[in-house]
Amino acid sequence: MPALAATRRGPRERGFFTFIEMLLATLVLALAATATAYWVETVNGLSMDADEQTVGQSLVKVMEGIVAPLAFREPGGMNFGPEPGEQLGDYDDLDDFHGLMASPPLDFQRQPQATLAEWSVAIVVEPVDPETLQVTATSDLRRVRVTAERKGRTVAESWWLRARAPAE
Ligand SMILES: [Ca+2]
Ligand SMILES: [Ca+2]
Repeated sequence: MPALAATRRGPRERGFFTFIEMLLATLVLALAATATAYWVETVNGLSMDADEQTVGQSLVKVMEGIVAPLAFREPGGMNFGPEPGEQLGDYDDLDDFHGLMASPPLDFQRQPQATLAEWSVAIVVEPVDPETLQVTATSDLRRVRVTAERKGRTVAESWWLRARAPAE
């Protein structure tokens, strides 16, 4: 009978939580707190990844800015790589940068960015066949690949093709 069930608890008990109810509420709160902490941690992780991506892409852009305007090859020279006596500051054609590995990465003035000690950038310049894009011994087409790494892990990269202009 409903009336009997209602009288099982004393008037003082009605309106208060039982011990089991308190326990369950505590458990639910604890689970909610854990889920929130996990969510915050995940969001922080994504944010850090996004920051890393931004830095990596910026470093690649800097190298593109240095290398892209350069001549296809040394005027009058047939050397692949830096010409004798050329240092980084003198590099004036595309293939001078082949094999460059800068850690820390360079800024637009080709100076190391000391605050980015965990980072490095690398450039590979290769002659490729115009039809197959396979690396070949000599070609009027170059493939340039720039990668930015953090602690040895590639974060950003880009590559492009550069054809020799008639005058080069
Ligand atoms: Ca040169
Ligand atoms: Ca050269």
